[in-house]
Amino acid sequence: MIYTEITEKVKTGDAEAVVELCSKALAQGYPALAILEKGLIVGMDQIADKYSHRRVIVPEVLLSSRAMHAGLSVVEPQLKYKVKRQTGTIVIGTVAGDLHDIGKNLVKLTVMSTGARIVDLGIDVTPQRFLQCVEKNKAEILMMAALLTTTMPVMKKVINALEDSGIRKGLIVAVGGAPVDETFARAIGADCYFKCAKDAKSFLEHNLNKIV
Ligand code: B1M
Repeated sequence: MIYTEITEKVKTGDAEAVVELCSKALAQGYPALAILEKGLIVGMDQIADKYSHRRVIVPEVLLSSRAMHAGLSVVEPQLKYKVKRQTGTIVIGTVAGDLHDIGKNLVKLTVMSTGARIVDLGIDVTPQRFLQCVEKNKAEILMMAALLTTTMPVMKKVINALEDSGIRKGLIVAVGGAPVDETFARAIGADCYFKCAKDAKSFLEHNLNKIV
C-alpha cells in the first residue's frame, strides 16, 4: 500500500523518495488529505514514539521531519485547492520559549481543509503577539501548541492576557501538544483540548458554522 511506503520513507528520512511517492500517489488519485494523515503523519508519529523510547536520536528525527515536510510541499497545494469557501479565522502558534512546530504545522494543514482562514504565528509566540493577532484579525478561534512541560504555563498567561484586555469573551481557545491534556486545558480555562490534528479537524467540521 502506498501509504505504508510513504510512512516507511518518512521514518528513514528519505526526502527524495517521499516526494516521489507522494507525487505518484496524487497522480494515481489518492486524496491529498489521506496521503497526509495515513502516510506522512503516521511516519512522523512513529519516529517521535521511537525517539521517546530512545530507539533513535535527534538527527534521525530531524531527517524524518525534513522528509515529512518535503512530502507536505507536494500534497499541500492539493489540500488548499479543495477548500471551497473561507469561514472564520483561526490564529495558531507555538507558545513563547518553545521551538517545536512539526505537530502544530500538521494541525494547521489538517484544519485548512475545513475552509477556515488560518493565521500562523509560527514558534516562540509571546502572549502579546497572540493578543495583537487575535484582535487584528478578529479571530473566532485561537489554537496554541506547547511541547515542553516548561512552556505549558505560557498558555495560561495568554488566556489571562486575553481576559485582561477584554477579548476573551466569544473567543474559542484550544490547546494541544504532547504534554497537554484535558485536565490541564480545563485548569487553565481553555475551551477545548485537541489530542491530535484529526480531533481539531473534527471539532471544526462540527462547530465552525455555529461559531462564525
Ligand atoms: Co524536543 N523535546 N526538545 N526537539 N522533541 C520533546 C518534546 C521531548 C518530549 C523529547 C524527550 O525528552 N523525550 C522533550 C520535552 C520534555 C518535557 O518537556 N517534559 C524535548 C526536549 C527536552 C527538547 C529540548 C529542551 C532538548 C534540548 O535542547 N536539550 C529542546 C527545546 C527547544 C525549545 O523548544 N526551546 C528540543 C529541541 C527539539 C528539536 C529542535 C531538535 C526538534 C524540534 C524540531 C521542530 O519542531 N521543528 C525536537 C523534536 C523533534 C522532539 C520530538 C522528538 C518530536 C516532536 C514531534 O515533532 N513529534 C519530541 C519527542 C516526542 O514527542 N516523542 C521532543 C511529532 C508530532 C507530529 O507530534 O508535536 O505531539 P506532536 O503533535 C501532535 C499532537 O501533540 C497534536 O497534534 C499533532 C499531530 O497529531 N498537537 C496539537 C500538536 N500541536 C497542537 C496544537 C493544537 C492541537 C493539537 O492546537 C490546539
